[in-house]
Amino acid sequence: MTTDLFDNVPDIHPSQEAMAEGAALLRGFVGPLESNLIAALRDIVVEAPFRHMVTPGDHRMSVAMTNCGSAGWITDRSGYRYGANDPETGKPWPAMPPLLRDLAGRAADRAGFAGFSPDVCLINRYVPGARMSLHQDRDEQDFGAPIVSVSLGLPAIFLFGGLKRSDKPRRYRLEHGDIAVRGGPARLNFHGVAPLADGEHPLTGRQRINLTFRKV
Ligand code: MD3
Ligand code: FE
Repeated sequence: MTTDLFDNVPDIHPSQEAMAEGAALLRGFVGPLESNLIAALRDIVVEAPFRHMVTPGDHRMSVAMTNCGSAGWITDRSGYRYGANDPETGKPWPAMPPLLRDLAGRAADRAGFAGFSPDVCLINRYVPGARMSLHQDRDEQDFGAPIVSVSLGLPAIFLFGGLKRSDKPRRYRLEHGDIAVRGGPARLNFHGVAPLADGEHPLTGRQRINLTFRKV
């Protein structure tokens, strides 16, 4: 016999948290792919090493970055943009490994954005003390596509604001293996990362790696 016990339970997986309409947190979604993912990243950073970019205001970012995919996000004194080549080497960014693209697609699908096929993966490296100040991601052409982000290594406090810079951010602890998907009405929310606390992670050492998959 069936009961109506579950009729009013929202259709959200136990490990899936709704952060806001259009934003979901998939705890531990990376699962057993973690080592393959880290191996793929090692190959990428041999070709396109992490570097500290400079903002248009001439600040050196505490987060070190690189990219893979058909383009990469860059900032320098002239502004923010996506470009096909790594400005440090003049070569195209390393290709996006299918493992990464497929993982991002499956996470988007789980969060309700079917058919997401990113062309860019921005790779951020935080060491203790590194942070990212509140900003919006608005250098992409297509705000209709979600952004999928994967956290690896040391945990971080993610600051999730609203559509105005002055909206007080809520804090979420993002841990190794967590994936956040933000699209729809949450696509342009202000967000940032608090200074990384010191620690040691068995797979990454004293660092946090964040991957953001984007359709640019
Ligand atoms: C935004 N990276 O690269 S991604 C960035 O952890 C960036 O390195 C951060 O912001 C990082 O541009 C944050 C995580 C994230 C998760 C959920 C969101 C960003 C979000 C929901 C709405 C808006
Ligand atoms: Fe961002």
